Formats: sequence, structure tokens, C-alpha cells
Amino acid sequence: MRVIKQPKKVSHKELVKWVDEVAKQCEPDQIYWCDGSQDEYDTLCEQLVNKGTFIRLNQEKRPNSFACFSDPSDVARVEDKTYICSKKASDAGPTNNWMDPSEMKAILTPLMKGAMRGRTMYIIPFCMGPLGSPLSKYGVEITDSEYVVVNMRIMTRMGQRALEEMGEDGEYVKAIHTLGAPLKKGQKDVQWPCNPTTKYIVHYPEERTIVSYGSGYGGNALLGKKCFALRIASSIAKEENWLAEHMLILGLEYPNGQKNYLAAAFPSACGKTNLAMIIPPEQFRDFKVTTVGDDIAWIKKGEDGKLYAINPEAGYFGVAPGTNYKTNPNAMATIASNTIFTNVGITTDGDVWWEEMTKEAPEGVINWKGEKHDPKKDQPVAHPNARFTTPAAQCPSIDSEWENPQGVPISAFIFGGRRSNTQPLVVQSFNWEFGVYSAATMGSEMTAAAFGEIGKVRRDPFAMLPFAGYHMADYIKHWLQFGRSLENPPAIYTVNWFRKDAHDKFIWPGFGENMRILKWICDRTNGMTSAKETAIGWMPEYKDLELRGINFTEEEFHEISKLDKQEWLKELSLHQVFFDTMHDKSPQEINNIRSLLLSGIWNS
Ligand code: TSX
Ligand code: MN
Repeated sequence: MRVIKQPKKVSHKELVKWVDEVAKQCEPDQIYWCDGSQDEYDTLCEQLVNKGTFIRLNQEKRPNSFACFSDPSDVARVEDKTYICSKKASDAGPTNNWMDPSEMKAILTPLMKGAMRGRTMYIIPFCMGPLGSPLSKYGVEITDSEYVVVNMRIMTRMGQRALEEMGEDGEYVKAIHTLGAPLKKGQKDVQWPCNPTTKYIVHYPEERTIVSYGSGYGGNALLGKKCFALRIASSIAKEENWLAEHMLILGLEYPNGQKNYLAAAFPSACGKTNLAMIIPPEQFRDFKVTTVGDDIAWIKKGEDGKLYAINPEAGYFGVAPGTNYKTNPNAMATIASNTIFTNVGITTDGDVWWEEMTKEAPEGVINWKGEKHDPKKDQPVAHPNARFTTPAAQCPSIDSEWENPQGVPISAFIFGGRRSNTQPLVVQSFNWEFGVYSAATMGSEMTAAAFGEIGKVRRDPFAMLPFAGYHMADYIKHWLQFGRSLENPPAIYTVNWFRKDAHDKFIWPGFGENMRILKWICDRTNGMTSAKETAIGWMPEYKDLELRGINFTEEEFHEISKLDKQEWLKELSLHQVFFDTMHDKSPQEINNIRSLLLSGIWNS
């Protein structure tokens, strides 16, 4: 096999051997070791333009940026094709697809045979987390997709530096990715190669290996993110007593310079990236909010007993639709250049557009299917899961410590969901166990029929249901155990920006105004404000919130804070139904907390 680019020396013998094995199996035309340089990135982008995959955007309006349209069959993560292949089924649990590792290999081996024919096999050594940080972990992704290489360069620390850090025998996660679309001799490639019928996203947690077949999109193909930094890492974290979480990390700095870092988990469609990049309103002009990460946090106990977190990623792979100068000005500034857009619309002047970027679609915009948009039909311009891939360093609110190898100290955890009733604006849990209970029962109300019955709560414990690399009940146990190992565990808060009034209108203004809640949370954590004890935890009183500058009445505050006895009795019984789905392992502490909450509600 022809090697078209290779580092002067690869001292990691085992890695060389593995690359050789994968090459023999996948039979690519050529092998290319990525160095991670700007030159390499530019060359591959140029190549993607020449192949028709990338469209170079207007150099004045969107410098050094590209757009592409995926195959309509390849637009999102494929959860029904995502497997946790632990040796024991009981280690994957009822919320993951499981298959015996050898059974899975019997399926994958024939699929991988010659899967990269006619293509180049790229070797991507990468680091999740700052290079050289004791909290970071290494990986090597082997892929036959140039799109994956250029996205990985934005999303991870990739190439020569990572390879050098791995040394002669450094540990790394093995990640094999193929489009599953080999080319016959002389066969012309398509714009977005993938396998339209067969897709597998497979994790072997005990072997710390990932195999992805048939998809070129997002979390299916950029294996450092969901596959490694969440599924495999969560499994490693349980073993090594740390946390790999689906959380944003932000810093809140008071006018006097005092600073707290918060880590927050939300299910999809709650505006996690918006919160990570929040711009405080006018009344908080002397405060500063900074971004460490928007999606994933790796959290360890430091020598001082406090928790320290890193963002393992180097970029944002964010949902584009809904992002605009009102919802997220910092994201808009971040994506001004050096950005890859997937499945957005393209304007006549070579820029991008998506739903809600502006009020109306610009005249003549090309939709994500490559057709001219027809405003009379109700087809969207951008796919609802259209994405931007953009360097974190370009974010105006990036935290000065975001690449600190020691991580940042976490003062508190926040869990949120999308609930039109029942759940108050903000609650501080009584203690770690109560907090774990809240996080384990969080969820979002279904807003689109595509995801099930509208209005029904979809439970998404810790926002980790699709991302835990092992049994969800063991995951909850790990959190309980982890808290017990801390002398002074951080406080845990639950928030809900989405409660509605009797007229079906959002009660809370949300967005930048969420700063008022973040401040109360930090004030609480720093012992600077009071709270009222309720049946489910500690809540602010009207006077405790900084509400200057908005018209948020005491009545509205009561409406968004009230605990309805009937709603909560129903809620707690639904928690039981949910825990019954993991009855085989559901921890006893959870039942105990539920009993305590129940008696609190009865007596309220
Ligand atoms: O991201 C959101 N956040 C967090 C921001 C830091 N969204 C968008 C969710 C979809 C991804 C929100 N939507 C938030 C929120 O806090 N709140 C709401 C609900 C809402 C929507 C519109 C208005 C108020 C609340 N008001 C007007 O449109 C005028
Ligand atoms: Mn996410």
C-alpha cells in the first residue's frame, strides 16, 4: 500500500502495527498520516472543493469557510444503530443497544473488508483536552473521509503534537471510521459518500475501541466527541473514579474579581450552547461570564479535594438553526470565519443562512438539498440538525483558563430540562443525594411529534441517556459514590427556563436574563444569599433575585416557583415508572429519596 505522507518517525510500535492491520483489512489505495498543520487543512479543504463536497463561501463575508450538504439519508446520529458491546449485556443496560463483542465482530469484519477501496486512509492522532494535561486522553482515529479530518482538526488537538505526546507506548483509544462506500477502479465519487443502508456505531468499552461504519455525519464520524469523550470516557471514568459528563462549563466573575465556575447539563433543544456563551444584561455590566466549553466536561477530584474540570474539545459542533444575534451573539461572532457549515442554506452572495438567523429567508437562497428555496412550500432552508464546526478559541467569551492543564474549579452543578409545568425556575437540592435524584429524573417535554407523544416527558438522566457507555443505573450509583468520596461536594441545582402560564406563554424571558439565576446560584454557593426551604429543595424568594431592568412581577415569580401538590404526586409516580425500567439495578438510595420527597409533598 502506498504511503503518501508519513511522519519522520513514529516511535509508537503498537500503533504502527494496528494501522497496518486496519490497512490490510480495509484495503485503501493510500495511507496518509495527518500532521494537523494549517497547510494540510487548507489542502484537504481544497480537495473537498474539487470533489464537489465543499463549497467555498464568500471570502469577504465568511473568510476561510466552507459549506456542504450531506446525503439526505445521513443527517444525524443513528441511535438505533449505536451499540455498547461490553462482554456482559448487564453492563450495557436496558437503555443501550447491546451485542456480544464477538457477534458484533462477525458482522463488522466482512463489512470492513475492502471498505476503503479507492480511498485514502487517514491516520489522525488526537488529544481530548489540552496537550499534556493530566486530565487529557489520547486517541487515534483512522478514517477514509477528508471531511472527518478537517472537522477533527477544529474539534480536537490533532496531528504531530498529539502523536509526539503519545510517545513510544502511550495509552490511546482506537477509533476506526469508514464511510462504507468503497470505489471501484475509475468509479467517480459522489458529493457525500456514505452507506445509505448499513450503519453501525460500535463501542467496545473493555477494549477502549470504537468502530463506525457507513455514516459521514457528526457524532457518527467525528469519533472524539460523543463516542470517545462521552461513551468510552464515561466507562473509563467509572473505573478511575472521575466524571465524563454532557455538560457546558462557564465562569461567572463578580465585579470584585471573585470567580465561580459552573458545570451544567441539559438535554437537546434547551439552548446549552446559548447558555455557555451567555451575555449578561445591562444591570450586570460589571460582571463577566466566560466560556470554557459548550458540550462536554471531564471532571476530577484535585489534591485539595475540590473538583476540577476540563473541556476535552477544541471546537464547537453546534446546531445552526435558531442561532442569531439575539439568541447567541457570541456564537455568531465565533462562526464569522474558519468555519465549516453542514446542511445550512447558501445565499446568492455566497454566505450561509438558516431558520431564525433573520426574520425572512433571503431571496434566492439554496436549501440544504441543493435546490432553490420556495417560500410557498413549507420546507426548511437548513436541515433542523444543520451544524457549524468552529474553533473554540474564536469565541469572544472564551475563558482565560479554558486550556489550563489543571482544569477549572467547579463550584456547582446545574441540571435543566424543558418542562411547561411542575418544575420551578430554580431549586437547590438539599444535598448531593437529592441532587443526584433530580438529575436522574430530569427530562424534556416532547415538542415535536417526531420524537413521540407531544407533551409527554422524555426522561434523560443527566442528559446522558444516549451517551452513557454503561448501565444507566450503574452510572447513577457512580454519581452517588463519587459524591461520598468528596469531603465537601458541590451544591446541585435544577433549572427550568421553559415553564408556561395558563395562556401557554413562557413565564421566564430566558436567554441573557438567565444571568439573574446564575448569579443567585453563585451567591448561594458563596454563602451570600438566603433561600426558602420547600418540599423539594431550597428556592429563592422574590427579593433574593436581581430583577432590576426586567418587568417580572411577584405574581409571575410565584407562578413559576409554585409547587402544585397534584402535579408533584403525579411526577413522583412517573419517576417510579422510569426507575422500574432499570429495576434490575436501580439503586436503593433513589427509592429512599423518593420516599422523603413524597412525604414532603404530602405534608406541603
Ligand atoms: O436557548 C434558550 N435559552 C437559554 C439561553 C441562554 N432558548 C432557546 C431554546 C431552543 C434551543 C430559550 N427559549 C430559552 C433560554 O433560556 N427560553 C426560551 C423560551 C422563550 C422563547 C422566547 C421568549 C421567551 C422565552 N420571548 C420572546 O420571544 C420575546
Ligand atoms: Mn451534546
